[in-house]
Amino acid sequence: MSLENKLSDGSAVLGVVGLGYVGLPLAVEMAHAGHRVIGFDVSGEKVDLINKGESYIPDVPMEELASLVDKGLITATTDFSQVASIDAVAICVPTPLDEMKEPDTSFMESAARAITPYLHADMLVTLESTTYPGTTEEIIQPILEVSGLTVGTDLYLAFSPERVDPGNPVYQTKNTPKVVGGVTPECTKHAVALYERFIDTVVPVSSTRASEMTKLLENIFRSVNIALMNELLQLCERMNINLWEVVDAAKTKPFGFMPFYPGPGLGGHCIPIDPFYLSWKARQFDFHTEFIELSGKVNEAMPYYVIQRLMDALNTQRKALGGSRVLVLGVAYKADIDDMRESPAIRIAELLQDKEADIVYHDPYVPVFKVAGTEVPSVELTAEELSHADVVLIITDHSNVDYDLVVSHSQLILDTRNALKAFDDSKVVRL
Ligand code: SAJ
Repeated sequence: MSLENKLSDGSAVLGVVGLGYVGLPLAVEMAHAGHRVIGFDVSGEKVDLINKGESYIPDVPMEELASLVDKGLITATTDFSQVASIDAVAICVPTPLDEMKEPDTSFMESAARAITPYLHADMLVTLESTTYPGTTEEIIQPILEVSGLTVGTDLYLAFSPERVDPGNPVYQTKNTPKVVGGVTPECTKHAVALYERFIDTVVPVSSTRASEMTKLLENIFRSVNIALMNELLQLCERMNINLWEVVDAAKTKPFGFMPFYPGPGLGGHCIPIDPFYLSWKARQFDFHTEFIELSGKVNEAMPYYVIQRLMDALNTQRKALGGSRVLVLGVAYKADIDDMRESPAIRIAELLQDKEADIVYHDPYVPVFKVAGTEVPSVELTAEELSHADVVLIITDHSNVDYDLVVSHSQLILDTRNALKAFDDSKVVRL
């Protein structure tokens, strides 16, 4: 039976390579559509947890995964030879930057190499990892064709960017529109047929490059606009204008405006990283993506700006930062999640250490945090802890923090997220 028929009648066995915050929710949606799904990962620990029905991804409830595993719809393995028994496979592995801020495509390459020996005719491979335009056809396709199969003839290859926003209460894998672009129209057709099985809205585009660029545009749009806010914040501070108030006023415009906010810097596994995938590739075309470079520079400077503002705030109390006790409130890269990747709190903690501040932190989602090279526990947020600090530095505005307690018992607060906008208290200094 053809791939097309197997997809349409639900008998296609599907695979996911990379069982992280993208791959595991994807596998779950595939299984919910009735497909048998094999998850592949290099981590035996992840594989064992999944086969025990134990979810390690907050967006995948334990009981949901357990029931799909119990029904035999989801199994996980480190044995890539099982790729031989699947009809379509999605690759969902990390695409970080290396220490030179250049794309690290090694995870995608090793995933492609791992499946190549087991590819068979009439099989579909989709790449979901955020990457620069050209990756699918310049890197992945040559690796897969080592199998002797030819993309567009007896093997189908497409790019479909992941759009997972961890912790988003409204948009998850199933109800977030999915962009799909194939190497050939036939590839696009099969990839659309795959994703239509378990995602509400599928959006075909003309090529893998258009699809790769779509995701980068989405995230570059964010990083550039956040950088604009961060730059205007510094101007407004000099002009004694409350930019937070101005953004809230601007967003009353019902068309043609989208609010972004300043902050202590750019965290996460997407926004600080994705733009540099494009600026790197652009060099190949003798093109300098100045907006991306500028936004990176502005965003990367924010931790240093926070330290300067912290020193200014302590100065009003005639205190030096060196020797002052700083209680950092919230260290995750954004509110209401436990993810620390690229969190601005990391750089800020390093800078506080350089200034010889006495650092403690509280984050209800992050139990331990590395301060001055040592893993320290999150302190309990008590009146005593707050009053004992010379300054409280709000880096992440988690919703489940008692901000009344914070304002009542702190001596001084530097609020980098406007978490305390409801409070009118002279001890609160807004970034
Ligand atoms: N940030 C600001 N100001 C803002 C918005 C964000 O300083 O106005 C900071 C955040 O605190 C964080 C960083 O930028 O440190 C990134 O925040 P984000 O809201 O962009 O969240 P992410 O990194 O989780 O981005 C993801 C992305 N999803 C994917 O790449 C699939 C992004 O495309 C989503 O638009 C974003 O979630 C979202 O909308 O939440």
